[in-house]
Amino acid sequence: MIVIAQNETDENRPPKCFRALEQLAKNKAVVKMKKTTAENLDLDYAVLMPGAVADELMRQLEDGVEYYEGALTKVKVFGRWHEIPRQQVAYGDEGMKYAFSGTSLPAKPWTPLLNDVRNLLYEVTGFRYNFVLINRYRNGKDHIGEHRDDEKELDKNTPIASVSLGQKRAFVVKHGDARKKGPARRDIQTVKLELEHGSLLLMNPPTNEYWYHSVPPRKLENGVRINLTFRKINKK
Ligand SMILES: O=C(O)CCC(=O)C(=O)O
Ligand SMILES: [Mn+2]
Repeated sequence: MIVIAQNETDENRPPKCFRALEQLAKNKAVVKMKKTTAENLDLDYAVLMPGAVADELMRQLEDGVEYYEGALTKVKVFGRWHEIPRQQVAYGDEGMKYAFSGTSLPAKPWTPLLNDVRNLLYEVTGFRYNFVLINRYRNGKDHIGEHRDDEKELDKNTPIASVSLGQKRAFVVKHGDARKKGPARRDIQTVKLELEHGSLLLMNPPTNEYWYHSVPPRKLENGVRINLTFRKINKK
């Protein structure tokens, strides 16, 4: 008998795994997503889980996720190294690495809890993810600057699935041409979403080829926020 994806069977799961997420996944969590579209922009958003499940997921992530330390907390921007203004760590399939801005992040192996979230996303979206980047915003000062998730290793046909927990924060999306100076600049309206506790945002292709996103600092949104961006990286 050939056993495929053994870590997804019930028998060999550690007892600590998060049953509520499994239950949501088994019920095929029917989620009605709200679509936002513009030129080459396609976003789907919904609150994915009940508040109590989101609270418990956040608590367990706060308990179990170990963020990178030392050299892995720095990025290179225009040739200079900077401390990133948030905490970060990646988990994923064996051998997965995520390279950006001069940093290469080795993925830690999936934990049962993160694997449960990944399975829930499979039920909701139909996409199988092999990598998750976790960002923890310690307070309203922590942020992520304007960027696109357009690394060549990312599978172009798979949306990035972004799960948010904790402090609600604004997610700002700007077209590349609206960021330009001079005659190349085009007046395209910025899109803003509030990413709530327990929500899912899908950045569907080709959004990340054309639009930049950021989570800017916010004085009044000072609580802890955890964001998990599930990605599919093409294996070499
Ligand atoms: O925290 C967020 O909502 C976005 C994170 C993000 O854009 C990223 O990790 O690339
Ligand atoms: Mn991003």
